Amino acid sequence: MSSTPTAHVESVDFVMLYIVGISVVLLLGITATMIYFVFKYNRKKGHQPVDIHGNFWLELIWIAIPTVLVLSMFYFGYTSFREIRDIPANAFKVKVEAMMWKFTFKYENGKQTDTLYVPINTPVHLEMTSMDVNHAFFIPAFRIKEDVIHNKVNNLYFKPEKLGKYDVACAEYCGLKHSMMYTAVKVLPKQEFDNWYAVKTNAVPNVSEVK
Ligand SMILES: [Cu+2]
Repeated sequence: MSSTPTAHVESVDFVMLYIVGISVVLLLGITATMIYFVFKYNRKKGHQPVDIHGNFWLELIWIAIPTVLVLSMFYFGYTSFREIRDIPANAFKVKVEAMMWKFTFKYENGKQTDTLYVPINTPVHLEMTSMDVNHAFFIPAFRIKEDVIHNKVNNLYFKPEKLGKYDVACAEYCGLKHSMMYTAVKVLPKQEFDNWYAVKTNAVPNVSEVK
């Protein structure tokens, strides 16, 4: 079993660390240089400012380095974003309906739940729409979040690789009880999920309570 709930978690966390890492190095480097120059070129030491015009190599370097850094941040951000946009055609499809203040999950065989149940190691495709105002579907542990809008279908994709129960939150302020608009996604072993899915009731799965 994987160490993170989905492979997507690793790529999103890497982008986060990469950008924060570069930012911290730049912040510390620029601040240290600034403080050093304040003392080194202090006017009291008799330094006179001189205008410098044109330095090809310096200008090339300070254009090239930031450009490469910013493009690399974009590259890692974009490739990890593509992971939730390239939805496999064979993914297990679940319709998500948001309304003030709950989510309803509708499965292709007619089952309907207020908690999302999915089998492990299976690509899951959520087709989400809102019955009323704007909501957002957020699974922090999976690092995925998407607006859920009235009269529009938005898609979300994940492939759970670790059994467990993970929080689902509404992440778009949607009225009085927005802060209570929580549910969960439960990742079940394949067999356990299939047993539940095969039974034509909306009863919650009789599962060995997943952690
Ligand atoms: Cu909401």
